[in-house]
Amino acid sequence: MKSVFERIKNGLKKTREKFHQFLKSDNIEELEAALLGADVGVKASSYLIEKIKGKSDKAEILRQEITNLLKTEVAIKEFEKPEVIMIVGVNGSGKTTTIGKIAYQLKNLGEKVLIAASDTYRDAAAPQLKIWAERANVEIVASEKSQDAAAVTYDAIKKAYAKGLDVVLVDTAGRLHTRKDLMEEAKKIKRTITKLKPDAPDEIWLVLDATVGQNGIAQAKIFHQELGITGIIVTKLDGTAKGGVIIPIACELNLPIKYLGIGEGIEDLEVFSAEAFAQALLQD
Ligand SMILES: Nc1nc2c(ncn2[C@@H]2O[C@H](COP(=O)(O)OP(=O)(O)OP(=O)(O)O)[C@@H](O)[C@H]2O)c(=O)[nH]1
Ligand SMILES: [Mg+2]
Repeated sequence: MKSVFERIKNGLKKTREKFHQFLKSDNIEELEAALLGADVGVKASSYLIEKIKGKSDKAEILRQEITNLLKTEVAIKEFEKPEVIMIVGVNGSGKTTTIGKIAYQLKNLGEKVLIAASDTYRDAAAPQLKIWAERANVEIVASEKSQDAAAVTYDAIKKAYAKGLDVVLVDTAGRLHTRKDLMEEAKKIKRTITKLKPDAPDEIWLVLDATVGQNGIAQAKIFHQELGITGIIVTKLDGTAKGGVIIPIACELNLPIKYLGIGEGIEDLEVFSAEAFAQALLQD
């Protein structure tokens, strides 16, 4: 069994290569090119370059600075059970897979979890989620007699109250941030949740695909404006050298990063920690 740290390091393999490529060089242009190549973005790259100019212990300075950039203040919220967590994002970003992985983690921590299959848009969505619910060994509520997404969500939360469950994970259909109609559907799901539990959804997490790089930031801003995002999950870090995008995501959105997806398997999800991420990125 690999340690969590080794797993993040492994998941960040391609991004790590970008960082380590030029770390030993004294050439600032090369280092800047590497940071931009890892999708750290112009603003954060310039900031980091200023910090390491003329310094010998670049890796250690970068580690500290990146840790600081990634830290966001998170207010601890009091909430009543069931905690309702709505998951949103563009098509194919990894929402359904991530819900399977979160359900599995929470279940292993002893939580009673229910998944709401509130993606009623795509026919294959509920069967895909049922497989994840089976793997994670948690309950699922899916559409009966072609209910709409809000109706499924309603039934799921009712059930969670009736059975005294701890967490409801609400899967939603992928939507382009530019599609008004679909954004309205997401708002309707949100309103349905609020009807059953005032102040809920307790969390609305946006799933961003790291391979999209900087474009994810523009997506996130619109989702945040429309729905009020409370946290970010970054997926597919294993397949990309653009993992540095986490830095501008955290800085520009000022939202906490919750989890990192580092593979397609049920265990390939890590709870985000700024320290662990920066260390995994820069340690030899
Ligand atoms: N390598 C890798 N693949 C991932 C990760 N997370 C999800 N995927 C893959 O991304 C693809 C899409 O994942 P889904 O979970 O279906 O994405 P979705 O956001 O639910 O998609 P829609 O419901 O169609 O919007 C699948 O092939 C997943 O296996 C990850 O962290 N790493
Ligand atoms: Mg899905």
